[in-house]
Amino acid sequence: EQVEQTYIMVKPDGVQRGLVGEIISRFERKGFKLTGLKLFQCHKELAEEHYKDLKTKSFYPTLIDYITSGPVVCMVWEGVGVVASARKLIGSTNPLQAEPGTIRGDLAVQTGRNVVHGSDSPENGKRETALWFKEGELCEWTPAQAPWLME
Ligand code: DAT
Ligand code: MG
Repeated sequence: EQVEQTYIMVKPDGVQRGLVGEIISRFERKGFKLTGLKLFQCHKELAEEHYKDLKTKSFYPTLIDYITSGPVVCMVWEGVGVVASARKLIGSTNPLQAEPGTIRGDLAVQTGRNVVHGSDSPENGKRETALWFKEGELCEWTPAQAPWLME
């Protein structure tokens, strides 16, 4: 049972639509631990590095424009199994296929406006955390509720 890190980001549409609190709340209520949080205007170079695996896709230029079109909320969440669990809470890439009860299933309708990002593996959780946060920006702490979440 290894503690993992995942990089979660409310995309510009989520910020513009006032969904930041709603989205943070879902991870908080689940019981994961927040270790990094900031509002941030992403620049092109960072967006390109974040999505470098998608460089050859036809939608890549539109994706970069979208992600840099306004402030995003950057977060790091920690916990056992947090990477896969966060992906489940977020739902499928295409919001029309995302299950009700998931963030995308409840709050979005289009792949190009799917309100939130979540790392797809523990390795990418680490990579993306290091990409979006400087070391001093993360906070190691023990939530008061810890013993009530894990025995
Ligand atoms: P996810 O965000 O679910 O991890 P991904 O990593 O495959 O999905 O793609 C990153 C983002 O790129 C995705 O959230 C929205 C955009 N995207 C993916 N596939 C797309 C497509 N077929 N058309 C338009 N945008 C797409
Ligand atoms: Mg992805």
